[in-house]
Amino acid sequence: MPLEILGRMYEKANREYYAIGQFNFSNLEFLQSAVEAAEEMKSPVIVACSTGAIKYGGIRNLVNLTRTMAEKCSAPVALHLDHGTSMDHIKMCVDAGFTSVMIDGSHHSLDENIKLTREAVEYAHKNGGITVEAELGRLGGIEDDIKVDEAHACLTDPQEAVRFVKESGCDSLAVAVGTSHGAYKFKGAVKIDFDRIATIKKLLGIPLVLHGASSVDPESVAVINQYGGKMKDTRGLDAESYHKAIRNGINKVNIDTDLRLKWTAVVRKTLHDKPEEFDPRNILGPARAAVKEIIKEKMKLLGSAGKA
Ligand code: TD4
Ligand code: CA
Ligand code: ZN
Repeated sequence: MPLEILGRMYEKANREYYAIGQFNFSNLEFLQSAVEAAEEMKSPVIVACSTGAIKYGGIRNLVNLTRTMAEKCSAPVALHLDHGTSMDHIKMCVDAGFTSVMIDGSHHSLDENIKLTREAVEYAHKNGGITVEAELGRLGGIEDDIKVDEAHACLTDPQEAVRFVKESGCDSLAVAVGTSHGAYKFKGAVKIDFDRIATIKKLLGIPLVLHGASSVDPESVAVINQYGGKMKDTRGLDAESYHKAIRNGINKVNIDTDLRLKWTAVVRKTLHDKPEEFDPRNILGPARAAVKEIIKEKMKLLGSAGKA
């Protein structure tokens, strides 16, 4: 089918309390993994590009690849801009054919964030009814090479969220509830403020988005280290965290790190096991297949499998 507007996918997800996975990509293989997983699991899927991904892959290339693959897929595929930070980013992606955009004004003051988000909403809604995700509160970790340390991270305030959504008109909201981007998320126990999700959901009713939601699979980390990598001991979200977050109102879960880790683990192992190999297809092929399996597992965990 043609690319789907993300807002349309949300209607059923919000009604039936499941989440749709967002899987980031910047190359052919990750995109194939996600779209094939959607087909095999009969699941809606969101594939997303950060501005860094767009720089790497080229916007026309990425949009056209996604359109071509979505056409052949019987499950709905949405193409989303992840962490756009300016109107230039929003316009570029809406004009290029994205069906959803995120405007991340979380580093600005509340008033500035509202103003920027409002502008993004006006443009996106007017040009094809494109869905807009905004962010309030601030996640720790790294995004677009900006490192936010724990002291500058802050959780989303529910009352501020009411005013923010009312005045900005955004369709969905990324909330800061304790997760962070990248492989190093929690010092010690996993700490997520599930009550905060429930409170915000009750007040807003709109789809909520969980960023920084990778599980940081210890097995991938172990394989990476076994085959010459150097990663510190770390952990992310377990299955129960996904369930609780979704039960309390999350409808979109962003996953990137888990795919990168699995990809790195398989590429490292393949290169080690087959030292004579130099055909990229035989090196990237097994990694592509493994990333697809990870995505299929996520679709089951998030409850989107079978919902296409
Ligand atoms: O929004 N994301 C993905 C962030 C991707 C950053 O991409 P660049 O390196 O191109 O800037 C998430 O919320 C994913 O969180 P995760 O837990 O997977 O790190
Ligand atoms: Ca942010
Ligand atoms: Zn994010």
